[in-house]
Amino acid sequence: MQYNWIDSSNCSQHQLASKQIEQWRQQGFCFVSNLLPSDLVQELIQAAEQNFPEPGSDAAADISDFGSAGKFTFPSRKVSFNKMTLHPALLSAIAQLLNTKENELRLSQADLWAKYGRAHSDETKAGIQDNADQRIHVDYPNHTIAHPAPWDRPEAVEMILYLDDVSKVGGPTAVVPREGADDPRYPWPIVDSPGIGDLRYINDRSNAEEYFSQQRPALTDWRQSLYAAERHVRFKPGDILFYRHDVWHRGTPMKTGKRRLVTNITYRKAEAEWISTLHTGWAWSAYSDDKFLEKLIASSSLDQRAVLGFPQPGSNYWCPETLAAVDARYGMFGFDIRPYLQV
Ligand SMILES: O=C(O)CCC(=O)C(=O)O
Ligand SMILES: [Fe+2]
Repeated sequence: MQYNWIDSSNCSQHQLASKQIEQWRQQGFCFVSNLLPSDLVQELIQAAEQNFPEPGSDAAADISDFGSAGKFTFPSRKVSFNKMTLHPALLSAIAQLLNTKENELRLSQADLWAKYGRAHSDETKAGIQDNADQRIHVDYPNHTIAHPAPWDRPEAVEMILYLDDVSKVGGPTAVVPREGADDPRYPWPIVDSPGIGDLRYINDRSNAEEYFSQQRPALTDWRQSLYAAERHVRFKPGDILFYRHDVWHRGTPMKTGKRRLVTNITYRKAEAEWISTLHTGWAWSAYSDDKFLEKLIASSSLDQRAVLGFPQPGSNYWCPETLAAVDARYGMFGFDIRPYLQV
């Protein structure tokens, strides 16, 4: 496979540079390094390595889908995963991209998963929903029940945090930069992709394009033009691809016998209620004997709680009764009720 590489560009002071923000807004993505502390990335790598089968093992052979199937999603008992998901530098970067404040963001996805490189014969056997060589797609259909707003009104940021080195494992994500409002690869509405409207969802590239050509013969060449324009991220551990729900992109094949660990995280604007939270509600993790959810809420900052939907200072929710009740629920874990006391 021929790659057209993009290298990550450095964040200074754990902040996005203005040209990274501009690129995300104009072209639909930016690819950055050094946003998150490297010791936290290392901690997360260790947690992830313990949780996913070794490449080449029988257990790995059964995994050919996107995501962890709920096994490694937010909130997690792996403290490093929660820390990463809610990291202030991440919230700040995403708020910058969406031109909003941290407490106006809402978490809607955080999933740590493994992709495995299998021999070609296995891929063929895996069939039309195989995740190895994905069809070019946009992510909005299974994140929102609406359609992305026009390009200059982005409502969400999705990101992939890479925990490996592409030179060892392969599988770079491909993206198609949007070259201005008249880019023929970005017509409106965005509906010409398997899985949208009446079109069947098919993940595997060759199966998807064969089906799409049968259904929309006039658009075969146009779909091929998306593949022709794709660029590939040359990732290292800790690099992040920030992208949009309306940008064309896809996962590409791994090196045989290798494993790629990544985390997909999405934040939406609070007002964009049509963007679904993809995981079980956070509160469902309460009741466990180790009280990890309660501890997480108690130890989070006001902004971190806000992104989970916790009532903010000044919310109508707060009254003498709720202040006393929330304090009674979380005070023993170190929750400080004082910031919520304001009227
Ligand atoms: O695995 C990748 O690099 C991209 C995955 C992806 O875009 C998806 O599954 O929606
Ligand atoms: Fe995707």
